[in-house]
Amino acid sequence: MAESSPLFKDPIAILPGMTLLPQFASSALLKPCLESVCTVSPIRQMKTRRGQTIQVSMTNCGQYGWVSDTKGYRYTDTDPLTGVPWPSMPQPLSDLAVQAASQAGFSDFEPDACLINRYAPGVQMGAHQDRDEQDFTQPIVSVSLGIPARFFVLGLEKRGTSTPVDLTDGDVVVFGGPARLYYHGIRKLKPNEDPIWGAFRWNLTFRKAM
Ligand code: MD6
Ligand code: FE
Repeated sequence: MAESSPLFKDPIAILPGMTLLPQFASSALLKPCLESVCTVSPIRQMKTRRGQTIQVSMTNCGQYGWVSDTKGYRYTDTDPLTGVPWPSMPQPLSDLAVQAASQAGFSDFEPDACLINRYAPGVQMGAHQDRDEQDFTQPIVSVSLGIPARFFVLGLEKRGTSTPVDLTDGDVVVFGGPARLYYHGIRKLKPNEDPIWGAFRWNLTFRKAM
C-alpha cells in the first residue's frame, strides 16, 4: 500500500495547475538513460536568435527536440548537431512522465519530446513561457536531478510577485491547466555537490510538442 510506505510523499499543490511530487524520480534509475541519450545526442550550448550563447546546456530525446538558433525557437525531428533523429525516449523516462502526470490529474499525457537541461553553479534560466507546443491542454512534466535549485513562478505576466519553489534531487513538478502558460524560471544555482551528479543540476521537461 503506497500510502502507508515511508517512501511515499504526498503531492503538494503549489498553485492551481501546478503540483509538486516530492522525490518521485530516482536518479539511480534515470542516470543510465541520460548517459545513453547523451552518447547519441551530446549535451551542448545552443544560441539565441540574436546569436548569444545560452548558459544552460541542452539536448533532447523523443520524437521531437526543442532547439534554439539564429532562426529562433522550434521543435525538430532531427538533431542539428548530428544530422540524425533525436534518440528515442527511454521507456523508464516516458513511464515516469506519464505516471507523474496521472498523479497530478492529467490522465492522458502523451509526451513526444523531452528537453534535457544541464546547469552548472552560477547558471540561471530567466523568466519564460513554454509556448512552442501545439496543445496547451497537455501539461509539462519537469524532473529535477542533482544539486538543488530555486524555481520561481510568476503568472501570465512576466513581472510581479513570484512564488518560489525549492527543488531537490528527484522532485517532479507537473505544470498544466491554468498554470500552463505562466512565466517561470530558475534562480542562479549555488555551488553544491550531489553524490550521483557531482556539481550539476539536470532538469528533464516532458512535453507533447506536436
Ligand atoms: C528547470 N524548468 O527546472 C526549468 N518549464 O530547469 C522549466 O523551464 C519548466 O520546470 C515548463 C514546465 C516546468 C518547468
Ligand atoms: Fe519552462
